Amino acid sequence: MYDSAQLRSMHQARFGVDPAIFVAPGRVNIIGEHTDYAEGFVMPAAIDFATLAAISPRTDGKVVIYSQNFDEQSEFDAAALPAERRDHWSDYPLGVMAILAGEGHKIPALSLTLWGDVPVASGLSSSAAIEVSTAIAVLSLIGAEYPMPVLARLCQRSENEFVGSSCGIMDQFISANAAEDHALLLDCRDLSFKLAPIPENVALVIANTMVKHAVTGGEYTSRRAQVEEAAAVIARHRPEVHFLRDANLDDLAKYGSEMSSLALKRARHVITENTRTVAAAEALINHDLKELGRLMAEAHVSYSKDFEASCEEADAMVELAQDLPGLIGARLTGGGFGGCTVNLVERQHAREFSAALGQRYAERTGITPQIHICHASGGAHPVQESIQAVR
Ligand code: GAF
Repeated sequence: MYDSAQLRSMHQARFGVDPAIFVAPGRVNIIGEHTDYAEGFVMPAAIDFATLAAISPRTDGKVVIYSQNFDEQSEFDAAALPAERRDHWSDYPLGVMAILAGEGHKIPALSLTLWGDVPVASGLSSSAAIEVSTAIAVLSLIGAEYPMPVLARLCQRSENEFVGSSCGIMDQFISANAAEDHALLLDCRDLSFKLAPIPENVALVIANTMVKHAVTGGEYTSRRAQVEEAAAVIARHRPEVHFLRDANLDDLAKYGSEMSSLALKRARHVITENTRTVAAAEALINHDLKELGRLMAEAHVSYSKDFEASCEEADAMVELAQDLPGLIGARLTGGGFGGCTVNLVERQHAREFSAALGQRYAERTGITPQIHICHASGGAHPVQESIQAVR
């Protein structure tokens, strides 16, 4: 678990100045996968893994970024920050600074220490946590502010335009806007959202398969291209359809033969997933946990069979959870091809459930998983502020 007091001492020891500290969480997506860039619906919750950003001003014209995770320091001239990614961890904070600079903010000389405990490459949004914590830290230093939904969009742009990943808005949005003990149903078209309380007796059990099969984003990008191909085919007949959000199964029945067979399957996942996600939020709000679990199970099958974004290990993790005590619903969460499953579990059974699932998964695959019993945490916020804004 990260520790802001320890981060404060580390930053002070390295840079000799008392920092302001900000935190931004990772997330688990309960349902709504690969729907965000189709302007559809997602229902994530923030988790108690996060990135902390400690920031203080400098007087030597430099931007110095230290990553506690990599134990590495990168230095730049504040007046000439890199305009392009360098395939280095510092691309994430630098991308945010580049976007803020593009918005007309002068990035001042600063020291930034980043320290996070969101498991990397596990589908829990470690990069969004870095982006959002960096953004609120830098904005606080320059005395500027954006509404959280706008800040999330800026962080998404830093990933799209600087880091070069074609992600949607979900991860940055939930990191910036989450509410403790709630999931958030987000309409990715207009960024309106509804909070759905997670009952006190329900735990979020995150089971890490410890595998990641995607080749650096290639699978994600190809899925997105197939989703967009399907929307473009439908738009030839119904020009008002710009995204699969506006399409339905009837469109697939009518125009599916004009699409590649892969685009047709991907579209079926996205269209049905949008409906499931809205229904799942309603089920959660109405305390209909049985229905929520059923929708999660259906979502996993769709993600695995139609979207082909699962893998043997994730399918096993979901299957092995099915008859364990306390399970409400289980599915692969996040971008796919490995990473974690999300399990909603009756809290009183969460420990027993986690131990049994871990044991079964290890027996089946020979891999020791990491299983975390989480609660839905709040969104990004200052931990402690003690610096004056420099303009
Ligand atoms: C990744 C992306 F970053 C999100 O935008 C979303 O598309 C998700 O995969 C799939 O639902 O986390």
